Amino acid sequence: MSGLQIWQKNELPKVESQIEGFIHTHTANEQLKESMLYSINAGGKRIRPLLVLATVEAFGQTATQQTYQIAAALEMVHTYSLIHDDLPAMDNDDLRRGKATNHIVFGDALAILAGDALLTGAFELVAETELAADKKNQLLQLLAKSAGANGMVAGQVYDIQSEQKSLTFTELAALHQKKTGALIRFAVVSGGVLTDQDEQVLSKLDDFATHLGLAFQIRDDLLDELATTEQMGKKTKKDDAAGKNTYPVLLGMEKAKSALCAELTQARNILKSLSFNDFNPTLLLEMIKLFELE
Ligand code: GRG
Repeated sequence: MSGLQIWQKNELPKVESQIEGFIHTHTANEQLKESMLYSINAGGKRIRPLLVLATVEAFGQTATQQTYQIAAALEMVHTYSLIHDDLPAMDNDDLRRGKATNHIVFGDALAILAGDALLTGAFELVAETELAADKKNQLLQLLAKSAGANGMVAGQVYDIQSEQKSLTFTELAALHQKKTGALIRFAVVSGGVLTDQDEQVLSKLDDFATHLGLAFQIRDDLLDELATTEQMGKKTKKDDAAGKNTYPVLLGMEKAKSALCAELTQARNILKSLSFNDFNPTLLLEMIKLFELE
């Protein structure tokens, strides 16, 4: 096992127990609880909570109960977004994380409500942390901004509105900066807030995470395209029919691969430019490798 894998194995259960503990103690209805836990425990990669923890460690600090709570709240928001994204009114997917989607198991109404409860619960969890009031406020605002009408929700709306339209590279990047990038930026910047970094450092962390977010999406598109090419017959007719805007469709495979490399190089360069005394981004650099195309 690599150092990153050992660290992940030790740290992730602490985030997961925050989420599960929260759901168990804050949910009044058994079926709702089951539906929330079903998606939380469906086997996500936990990239976002790991980025919170790796950023805190990069600044020479050890993760605390509050760090795990912020990381947990972020994963709850992410999980809500996936439950809602899979609904018939949105992407209409039957499978997520290799399992039947929440609405297939629990029905549309409960899936919508489980998503709602995860989203509102995330803010309750942040509000319940024992962080200083100003830091808590900053994180609540940042999470709301990242998830809401100027962040992930806006990105999802752009995505729906751009079906059947061809986007330019810049437009596609802007869409993904909101749809998938906003939560990735929250992950990294919240690590900076938790460790009391100044505005200049927070801004660099934000730039770093913007490149990482774009790399994440380009890689996701490339993997989809590669899987499709391997199993031609299995190409989701829905994606073709919907005229999905993806990096490989827009740029071609080779240029999309180069764009992925370029984003990761920029992310690494920003980390280098942050090099000062106690800053040791070993885990973040190892995480960047997860965004490469194997
Ligand atoms: C419903 C408001 C609302 C937003 C949904 C992020 C999103 C917005 C939808 C997901 C659509 C999608 C599959 C995008 C591709 C990139 C992506 C976010 C993949 C899922 O994230 P991972 O790979 O998932 O981190 P796991 O399952 O590992 O947690």
